[in-house]
Amino acid sequence: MTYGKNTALIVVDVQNDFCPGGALAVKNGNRVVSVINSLIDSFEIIIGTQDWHPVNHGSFASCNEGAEPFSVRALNGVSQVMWPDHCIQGTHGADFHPDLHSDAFHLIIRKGTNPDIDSYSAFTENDGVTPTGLKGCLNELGVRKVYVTGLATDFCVMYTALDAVKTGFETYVIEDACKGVDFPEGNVLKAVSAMKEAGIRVVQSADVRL
Ligand code: VGL
Ligand code: ZN
Repeated sequence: MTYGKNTALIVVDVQNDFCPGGALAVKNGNRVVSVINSLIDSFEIIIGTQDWHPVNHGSFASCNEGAEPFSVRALNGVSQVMWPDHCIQGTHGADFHPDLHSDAFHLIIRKGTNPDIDSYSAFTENDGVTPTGLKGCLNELGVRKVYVTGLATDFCVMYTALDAVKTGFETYVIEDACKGVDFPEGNVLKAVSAMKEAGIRVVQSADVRL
């Protein structure tokens, strides 16, 4: 059984650099892999995303003179956390986690490719206006409902889900199929509240799996 063609599973940034041992490791980030794999058979449309930065990306502390990792600066007028170098195009860190069933993805959206702006959301860059193409693709496929999973709960998952609900999709976040950076501490809890407040339904994988 599947949810059919009006429902998509979105798997956000399950990449080596966001897993233990990676450049921007999310605590227990690897644990989402088996949960996401167990959901794949319930969906006919599965979209993967990949954080996909050039080496000179403006979100990297290393590209901003004197910036400490995890400090906050402005990048072309948009507030930006200065991240350690991560998910550089074509590197092992940017690859999907090796155990993730990424061959099941029908489409992969690569984001964060413009060095001048970050893109947490899989729909829109952090300027709030530049589209990645995901909305057009989902609309053309006839998708109305999305289930969001992956890394990190308080950054790319949250911004993707917030854009999805704002765009008019019925939006679910599968909580145990996500893990967060939790920077600053408490940020995951804050993200979950913000998502609920926006009308996103926060659910558990056991309740979603068919
Ligand atoms: C992410 C920080 C920087 C994410 C991406 O995938 O949540 N977080 N780049
Ligand atoms: Zn990034």
